[in-house]
Formats: sequence, structure tokens, C-alpha cells
Amino acid sequence: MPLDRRSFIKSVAGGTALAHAEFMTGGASEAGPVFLSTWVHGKPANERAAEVFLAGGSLLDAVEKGINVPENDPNVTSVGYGGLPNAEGVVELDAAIMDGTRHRAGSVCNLHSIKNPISVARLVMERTRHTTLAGDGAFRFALKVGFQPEQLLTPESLKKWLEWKSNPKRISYWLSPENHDTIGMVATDGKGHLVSGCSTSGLAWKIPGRVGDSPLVGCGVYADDSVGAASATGDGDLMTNYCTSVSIVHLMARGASPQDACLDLLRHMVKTDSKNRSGEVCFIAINTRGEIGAASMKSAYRLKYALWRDSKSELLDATALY
Ligand code: SD4
Repeated sequence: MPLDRRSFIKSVAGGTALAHAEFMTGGASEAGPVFLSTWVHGKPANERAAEVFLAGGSLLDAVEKGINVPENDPNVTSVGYGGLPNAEGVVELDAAIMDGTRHRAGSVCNLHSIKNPISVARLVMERTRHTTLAGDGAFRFALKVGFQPEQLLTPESLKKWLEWKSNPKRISYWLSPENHDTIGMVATDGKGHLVSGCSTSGLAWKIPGRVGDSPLVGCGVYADDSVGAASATGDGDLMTNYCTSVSIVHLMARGASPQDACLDLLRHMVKTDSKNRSGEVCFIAINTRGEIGAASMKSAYRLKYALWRDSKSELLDATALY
């Protein structure tokens, strides 16, 4: 049953007041690991994550290494190397990872010249007491912990930027139609441990310094081993205002299935502003039992999601609300 507006507000806006007991959604499964990712490139990412996990890596290792796959792929134009740049032709990357056991995240935003922001985000979590590093500070941190600076523009992404720049009717500061491919991944080890990760070059041609939802804890990622994990893809400028991932996890904490939690948040977004019906908004979610959810606001921007479970790797279409 979808929540009405009042109970939604009680469950999400009042989330900080929720008693710990209310976060217990009913125990872990022993069903084995599950990897759930956004978009077509989520499939090779899940497959790599599963490979790392089955070879003895931790769930964090698996999510990080899985997300490295689209980050390293020059043909994925909104993640890592080959991601489309900002309005000034600079590739600025955002990423975050969250460990549901420690309730601890690491993130980077506006990171330039480093191709694997998810790995830098993980080291922010592991090696510092901070949660988020931005811009040049994030870059200098990456160098200190051993990353090499690289040119992230490919001949193809440079060509696209030059074309955009020379078009007098160019769209400014908005998603270009081909740039909808952020990677979000949520995963469980099958024993109740959850991780959420997200990595993106954000909106093509964005205003330099713009930070999307992906690296913000509670927006692009959220994971809590007593409930579930979520991630988001689409228009980050819109979704940030709804703290999407934490909102979904809090809805699950109140008893919603991952699928209903995704749909309830989409409905809530429309209730607060009917224009959100045309928003480019997609969510993925998983609970401690390995049950999953995937939903898009509209069929014109329907999420294709990748699921790895029981050694089966597949691509599926998410439910669209409109
Ligand atoms: C952003 N949410 O930077 C990202 C972009 C994205 O699918 O996910 N596109 O706003």
C-alpha cells in the first residue's frame, strides 16, 4: 500500500526521531550475494563485483572494483574516463561509497584528472576522519594516496565538447540526451551486510563547481545494515532536494518493500510538485533479505537496470510511474 502524504512525512522527515527498533526490517537472508546496478554498463560492473566477491574480496572491494569498470571505459560518457566535461571543457567527477555496517561513507566531488573517483572516495572513508573532499583538495588527496593524474578527456568527448561550444543554440547546464549513464550499485553479501556506491561525471556541460546528488551521502548513496541500501540516477539537481537514497531506506525501515519504497518516493515527489512528473528520476534499492526495487518516474526515461543473483547476470527494465 502506498503511504499517504502524512505518513510519508512522518516516516521520512521525522526519520531522525525513529527508534532503532523501527529500523529492523526482518532479518538477513542466507541467499547469497546480490549486485544491483543502474543502466546497461551496470551488467559488466555487477559481473566484476561478483567475481571480486566470490574470489574472497569484501563487499566494499566488490562494489568499488565493479564501479571501476565503467569508470575505466572510454565509451561510457558519463562516468570516469571519457565522461563528458563541464562548460569549460574540464571533466569533474563525483563519487561516493557507503558501508552499511559501520554506517560510514566516503565521497569526492568535482575531482579532476583522476579516473577512479570511487576508489578515492573509499580511501577518504578508510584513511581520514572526513566524509567528503571536494575539488583541488580531493585531487591533492588522491595524489598523496598514490593515484596518478591523467587526461580524462578522450578524443571523442573533446569533439563533443567542441561541437557543443561552437553551437550558438547550445543547451546550457542541463542533461544532454546521451548523458544519462551514471553508475549506482547496491549490494548485499547475502548475510545482511549492505554497500551502496555511485560514480558519475554528472551533467554534461554543467557549471564548473556544480555538485550533483551522486557524491552526497543520503542522496546518491545510503546503506544501513539494519534495513537496506539505495542509489539514484537522473537529474541530480532535482533529486538532491528529496534526499532520495535515505528517504527510500527510511521508507523500507517503516515496512515498505524496496519496490514500494521507490514508488512511494516518486509519488511523493509528484505530490509536492506536479512538474516532477516529467523529471528524469530513477532509483534502485535492496533490503537485508536481498529483495530489490527499481523504478523510474516516467517511461520516456525508463531505467534499465542490471541484476546479478545466483550467478545469473541480466538486464531488466524498471517499472515507470508514468
Ligand atoms: C547528476 N545524478 O550528476 C547525476 C547524473 C545522472 O543519470 O545520474 N545521470 O545529476
